[in-house]
Amino acid sequence: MENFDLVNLVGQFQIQGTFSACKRYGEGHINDTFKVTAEADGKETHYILQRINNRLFPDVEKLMHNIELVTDFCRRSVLARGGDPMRECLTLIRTKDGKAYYCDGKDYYRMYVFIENATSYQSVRAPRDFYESAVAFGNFANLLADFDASQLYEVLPDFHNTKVRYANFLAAVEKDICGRAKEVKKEIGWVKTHSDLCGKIVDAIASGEIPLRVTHNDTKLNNVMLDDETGKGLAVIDLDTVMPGSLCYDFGDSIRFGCNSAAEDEPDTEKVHFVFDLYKTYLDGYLSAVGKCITQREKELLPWGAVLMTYECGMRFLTDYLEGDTYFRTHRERHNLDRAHTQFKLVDEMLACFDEMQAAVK
Ligand code: ADP
Ligand code: GN1
Ligand code: MG
Repeated sequence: MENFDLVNLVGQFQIQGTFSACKRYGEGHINDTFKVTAEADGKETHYILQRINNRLFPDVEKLMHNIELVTDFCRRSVLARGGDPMRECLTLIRTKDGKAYYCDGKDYYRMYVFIENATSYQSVRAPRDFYESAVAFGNFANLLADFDASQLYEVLPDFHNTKVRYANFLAAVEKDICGRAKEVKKEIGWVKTHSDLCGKIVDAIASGEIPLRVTHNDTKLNNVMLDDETGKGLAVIDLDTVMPGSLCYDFGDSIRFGCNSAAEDEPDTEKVHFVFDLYKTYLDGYLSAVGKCITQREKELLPWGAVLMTYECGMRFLTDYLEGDTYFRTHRERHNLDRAHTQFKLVDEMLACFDEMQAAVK
């Protein structure tokens, strides 16, 4: 890790053995994630160390309050069903003074047990993996149905309020702080043309047609670990955004990411297609696991969740591009723009087969 006193940093946490290595890990867009190795008596233990994105999460105390509650809740549920909580949910490693995170005066860090012999995939290798991820997220939703929402802080207010996202997008176009709006006129026009989508789920929640629940809110494939041996969904990770939300969004975000024939940031949109068969696979897995907690109206709105999450995410990427790439981590010029393009192409293809998407739910 660049420019840090790693030994001192890792030493703040209650790890087993002595620190021996640390390398950047995973492909998350938000936090800085590292795999840490510690050694004791010739045996290696691994941990995940994260520098929390403090710009996004200004109140780390509240964020970590949520994570502690949710990980405790999951731990108890896993134990109740006779599972192994060290592999089937995130386990926080506390600091030596018993806290859930450490602040070095500038940055905030947390540590988790590293879930061994499991993988979080960046794309769907085989339909079965996608099915298993759907079962894992469906189970997680089912589990959270019993979670008391009033205990949680809404750390990112209006996270999936597509109307608010649209207003933010319009403000970014208007301000145009980087002078980039002129080169993305077509994309801006595309978002505006589809703005009638924004209310589809938000309005259904506001009118009480569907419930506001505690949801994960970031259900992409690389936020679930699949067991390397059995291939089964093992643990749902990345709990920063567990907050009030809608099942339709959780379902939709998985579809957005997993039913893309190419990567989220594929520069050549000719390669980007919505894979309908994978949509059906995920739908089967999700409905088999989510249980009775899903209402009929939520089921009917699942396909809209897929369209909405993809539209919203594309709009967020484009907004970030207009604002100078300050939210999502980028690795190249126009990275956010490439990401926005893939999402817009997916929305077009979803809308072209929307009747089939709805029929599959029925
Ligand atoms: P971000 O919020 O930046 O997406 P994540 O919490 O999703 O960060 O972590 C990034 C990646 O690190 C994950 O996609 C996964 O590959 C890996 N990861 C996170 N937590 C664990 C863990 N406890 N065990 C093993 N791998 C993990
Ligand atoms: C971010 O943290 P990560 O990489 O799993 C983002 C999601 C986006 C996603 C797009 C807190 O997810 O909302 O859908 O990127 N998370 C946050 O890939 O904004
Ligand atoms: Mg993640």
